[in-house]
Amino acid sequence: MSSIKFNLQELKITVITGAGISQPSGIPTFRGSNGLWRNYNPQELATPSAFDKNPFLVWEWYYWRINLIQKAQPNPAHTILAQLESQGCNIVILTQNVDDLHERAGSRCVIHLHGEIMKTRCVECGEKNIVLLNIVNSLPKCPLCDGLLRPAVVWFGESLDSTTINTSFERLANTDLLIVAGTSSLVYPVADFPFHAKRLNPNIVILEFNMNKTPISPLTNNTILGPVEETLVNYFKHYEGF
Ligand code: BJW
Ligand code: ZN
Repeated sequence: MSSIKFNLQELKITVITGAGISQPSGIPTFRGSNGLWRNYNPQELATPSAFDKNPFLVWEWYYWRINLIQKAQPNPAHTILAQLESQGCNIVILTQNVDDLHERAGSRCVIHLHGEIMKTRCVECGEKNIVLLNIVNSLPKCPLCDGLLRPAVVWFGESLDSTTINTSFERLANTDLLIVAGTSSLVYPVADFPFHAKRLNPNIVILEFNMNKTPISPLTNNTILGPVEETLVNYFKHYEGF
């Protein structure tokens, strides 16, 4: 466990989260052995070309995941981050996850870098404010133009929302403690965020929580190996109020 001790209430804390933080809630990760759905690699499904070729197959995958997410509950890693916020810490979560488990744990300052699974966008007219009502095995259609709806998420080869990126970069430039939890740090541009934060502020403290070392491990002050639902809680339980 890291020996670095802070006065948490005085720090600006930013947390980058990935699929590993939702894995203990029963949501499969992307690159683990549990990431396969019907033997499809998620990297083959999370692309615009997969959706162009077979939108029904891609929607089936999303319906399956939506179903899992709706049944899932936040785990202690989500909860400890929400508790930090409720106890007055200045904390922002930059999540790559499309689930709502941070919000359901009680976190309010959450930025979804790769979109949100319950939101859709019309591929014809671009309408975004359509709530996915019928989570059934059919192609959802736009109520305005009858165009095909797609999940409002960021697939490989697509750009992240520029406002979201700018807000994230501003926050990273003003961060004292960066926590990177449960991400393989293989997918850009988010994989570059810790390097970017260090360039902007060489005094930043970076702590990583993961089962394994990742490409950002050499950059961190400490990589704490183990299940994040235990290690993150253990890390903060030494502080007053936890
Ligand atoms: C635990 C645990 C436990 C488990 N406790 N830990 C520069 C270089 C090379 C390539 C590129 C580049 N720039 C852009 C690219 C291309 C591409 C990319 O990065 N490719 C890489 C694979 C090489 N990036 C993009 O296309 C991005 N767009 C972009 O950059 O636009 C501009 C551009 C376009 C084209 C060319 C150049 C520039 C968009 C990326 C969008 C990613 N989208 C997805 C799907 C989102 C929708 C959905 O969910 O359906 O996002 S893919 C998937 O990966 C998902 C995730 O958010 C993301 C990251 O995965 P994550 O969260 O890290 O999960 P895993 O499974 O990888 O890792 C889990 C980790 O948890 C592991 O480390 C475990 O050990 C750990 N773990 N259980 C602790 N209990
Ligand atoms: Zn439409």
